[in-house]
Amino acid sequence: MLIEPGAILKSINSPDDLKKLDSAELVQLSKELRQFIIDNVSIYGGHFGASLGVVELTIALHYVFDTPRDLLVWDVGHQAYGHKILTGRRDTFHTNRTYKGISGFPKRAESEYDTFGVGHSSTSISATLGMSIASQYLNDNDRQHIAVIGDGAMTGGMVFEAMNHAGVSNSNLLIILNDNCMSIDPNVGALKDYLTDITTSHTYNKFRDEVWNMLGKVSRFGVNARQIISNIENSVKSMFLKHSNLFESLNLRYFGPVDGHDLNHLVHIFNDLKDIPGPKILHCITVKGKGFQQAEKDQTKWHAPGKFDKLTGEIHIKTEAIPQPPKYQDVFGYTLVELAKMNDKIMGITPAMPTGSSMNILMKEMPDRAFDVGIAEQHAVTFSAGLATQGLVPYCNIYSTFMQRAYDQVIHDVCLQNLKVVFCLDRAGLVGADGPTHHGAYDISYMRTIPNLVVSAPMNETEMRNLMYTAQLPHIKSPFSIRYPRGRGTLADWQKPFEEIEIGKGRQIVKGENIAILTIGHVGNYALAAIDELESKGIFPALYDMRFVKPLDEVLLHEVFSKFNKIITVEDGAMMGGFGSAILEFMADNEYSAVVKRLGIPDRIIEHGEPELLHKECKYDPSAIYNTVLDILVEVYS
Ligand SMILES: Cc1ncc(C[n+]2csc(CCOP(=O)(O)OP(=O)(O)O)c2C)c(N)n1
Repeated sequence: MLIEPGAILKSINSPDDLKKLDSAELVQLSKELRQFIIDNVSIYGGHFGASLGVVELTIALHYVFDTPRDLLVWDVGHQAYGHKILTGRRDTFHTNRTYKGISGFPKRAESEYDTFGVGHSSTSISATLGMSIASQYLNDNDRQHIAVIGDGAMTGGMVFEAMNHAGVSNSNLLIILNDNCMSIDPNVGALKDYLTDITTSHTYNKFRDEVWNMLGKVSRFGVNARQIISNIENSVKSMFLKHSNLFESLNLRYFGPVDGHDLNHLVHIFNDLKDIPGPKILHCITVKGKGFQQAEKDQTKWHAPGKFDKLTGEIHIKTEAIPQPPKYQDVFGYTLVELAKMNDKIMGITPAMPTGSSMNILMKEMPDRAFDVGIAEQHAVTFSAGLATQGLVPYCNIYSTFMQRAYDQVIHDVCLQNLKVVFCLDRAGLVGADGPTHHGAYDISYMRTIPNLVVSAPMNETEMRNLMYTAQLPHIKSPFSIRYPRGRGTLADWQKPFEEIEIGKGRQIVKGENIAILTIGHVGNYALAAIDELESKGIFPALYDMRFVKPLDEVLLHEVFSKFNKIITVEDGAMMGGFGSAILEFMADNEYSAVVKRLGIPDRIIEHGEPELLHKECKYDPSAIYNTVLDILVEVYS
């Protein structure tokens, strides 16, 4: 259903249309754009507070700069809804994040205005610097290159690598720091304190006024910008003695802080900044959720609230008739607290996902035992390694997709030294609406190649608890990873007493004949559903929940390959090098011969959409497992 935009927004089909508006119309447009985002997200869901917070910035950027010729890069991209709506995607915006609809993040294949594909944080400065240096090399010198980055994304290490490079590059780079003091949860760390300090510092407010007075002269009298800038730099240098500026120290010209909601002032500032060569940063202060009261008040909840009533602000929560199983995330959070009470060596670590991962439960109960380290996956892993060297037992919870960032740290800092770090890989498998940047598709493949590491996945909440329990037992000396999907498991009754699970021990769940299904993790439940159907047709496959990708249960596998010569493997991960591959390797190494059909994520990018549709597309949902069993049996017997 198309949502009716306001009159001015309706006339904007590209930034060219925007440029025809006067300053009063621009302000009216900001109201209409904000309302259009509220109307759409309330009905269709998606990210919310971040896009509301950059409405004025988005309009001012597209108004002043010549996009797409000037290159605009959004960091993370969850705040780019306004950008999408103003750049030709207003009438398809209601398909945002749905199967075959537009993506919830900027995506190069979707629009020429989406200059860089995003989803993971802290990439914008590196990418934009690359673009600006490319322009320099290609003699395309009147082009602007703009990175918009939040204060949360600014905590990622790559940002500092990029600024270190930018500061000696002399390239035409403008960084817009969108500072709203929030990540998904409140932002953390010394940088946050520094930015607050700068915002409230008298020295810098005075400096800001001086800068803008001078810039005003540039515009009014057409004075040579470089001369003005060198005057400004001299005044900055004199101020260094009193208060050093992090960005200036890295050779980035720092401007601000400015009010990121004062649209006409932003237009004025961007026009001035266009004339200033070299790498520079504009510090904008904004409010996440601006213009929607509840979102301004509870910014974490309204980061991505789901569907809601736009008049009352009531978030729609599905009420179920029967008690539902808990989310794996809550099982993680409550179990970790239980374990931490039993074992005083246990610590919790999350890189900026306390609420999403439920690490916030431990943070609340035992604040000195849990750390939110910012959007810093690499640091989270090596920091955990450091804790482990001193005999502590860190539970380092990282989403599967974000763990990709810390692969070398897992190998070099943890596994090579055989340090006991427990990796809890949340959001493993296809995540749905967030799409390919967020699918946890690769972790089985990338973790199972690393020596010393135990690689496991629970089929339900009880197994999850027992794996978490087992990992911390004193006789377990190695690093240990536990992957689990987003959402609910299958057991309402999950808080049973802990039981140790023998490392590398799988289990047979259904006895059967003719064909065996081997599964890893939650997808075992899909196989169970398929088997229910098959049994009603007189077909009886056996089912094995292997629980460990590494070490594999070789005893069990010898039994399987001795008994069955038709085998199906199921995983919610990339098939390349994954669980099915491990089974094929076992078969080859032990010289068995069998028909083995692997089900899992194929070797291509799986787009966004409802998880059930994606599972169907990848052919590992219950009906695909059902059909595969029939296909193999028919093929073999015909
Ligand atoms: C590498 C990585 N880790 C974690 C995330 C999850 N994540 C998405 S948005 C976000 C917060 C970003 O905060 P900020 O950049 O300040 O933007 P805001 O939402 O405040 O506008 C986080 C942690 C991510 N996208 N990428």
